Amino acid sequence: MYSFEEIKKQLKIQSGGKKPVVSVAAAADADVLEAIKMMNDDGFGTAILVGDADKIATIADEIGCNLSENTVVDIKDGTQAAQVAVACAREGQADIVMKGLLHTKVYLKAILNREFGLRTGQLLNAVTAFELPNYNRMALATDCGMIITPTLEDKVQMIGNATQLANAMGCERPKVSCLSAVETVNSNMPDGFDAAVLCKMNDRGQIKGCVVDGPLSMDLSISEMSVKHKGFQSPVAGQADILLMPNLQAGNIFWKTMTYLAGARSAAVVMGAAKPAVLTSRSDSAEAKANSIAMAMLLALHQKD
Ligand code: COD
Repeated sequence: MYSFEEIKKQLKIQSGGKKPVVSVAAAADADVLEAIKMMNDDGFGTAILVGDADKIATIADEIGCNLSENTVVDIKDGTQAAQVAVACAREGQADIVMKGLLHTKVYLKAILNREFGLRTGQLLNAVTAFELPNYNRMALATDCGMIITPTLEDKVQMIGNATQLANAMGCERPKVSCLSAVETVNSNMPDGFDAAVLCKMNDRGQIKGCVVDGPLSMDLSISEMSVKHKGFQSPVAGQADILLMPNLQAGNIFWKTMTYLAGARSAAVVMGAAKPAVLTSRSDSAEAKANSIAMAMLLALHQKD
């Protein structure tokens, strides 16, 4: 799977010189505008900045973000700004939408809005990509930001959504680990039951385009050394591309732990919507936000094919 640097290179190659556009909901924020400046400077996209125009102009001036490369739409209210940014994507002025200085819920509700949103009839869910110092490949984790308690049916769609992102990132047949605390099916851990069912659905062709195994503990998912040590046999173990989290709490704790304690670089996108929607945490760095924009833009190009 492509690294974040490679994603930006691929984006330039695959967009054939036509820069994709991101619409930003509530853009008056220094890290958000710094990310837009990085995107402009790297030459991989332009933005429609929806938010308080005076604040956007002040911050842009302070950080040297050239607004003439982008468009500003003056809307002060956060909820309204989210609706307008989402509408820009829905109506085709933008290729992707991005969360600015807004609560995640307000942004997700605008995306899910029946009238103005980006619903498709599919499950919408968040997939987070990680570049980890101690892992020899990129890893996608789902769900770290949106689906609180996924059902078995949700997990089937979550695997499909993550597989689609892996494909856009150059990985044709990703290896999926359904995470739990242990690799044995145990009636006290219901997520292990779901994992076992998902494997059988994969065997029988009900889940396509990937190789699924589970339940697997985290070490057996990502550590070849642990696999060797335990003498474990699995086509996924030690080399998982996709980590299916049992619930949002596990996913969100993994995301924040990797970021704050393990020095991971990450990028997140809501999949299953009519257009990719960048989902960042308000505390994410400008670099993390720029990586998320590039990844979502590459996905948008892939979805057009
Ligand atoms: N995909 C498709 N349709 C959905 C989804 C989804 N993921 N979620 C809800 N819907 C549809 C429902 O079918 C219904 O028709 C309508 O949307 C409203 O459903 P509710 O009432 O269950 O949804 P909301 O609006 O109350 O909540 C949706 C959220 C995504 C906001 C909610 O799931 C949520 O709060 N998720 C956690 C966000 C969060 O706090 N993340 C952690 C920090 S990053």
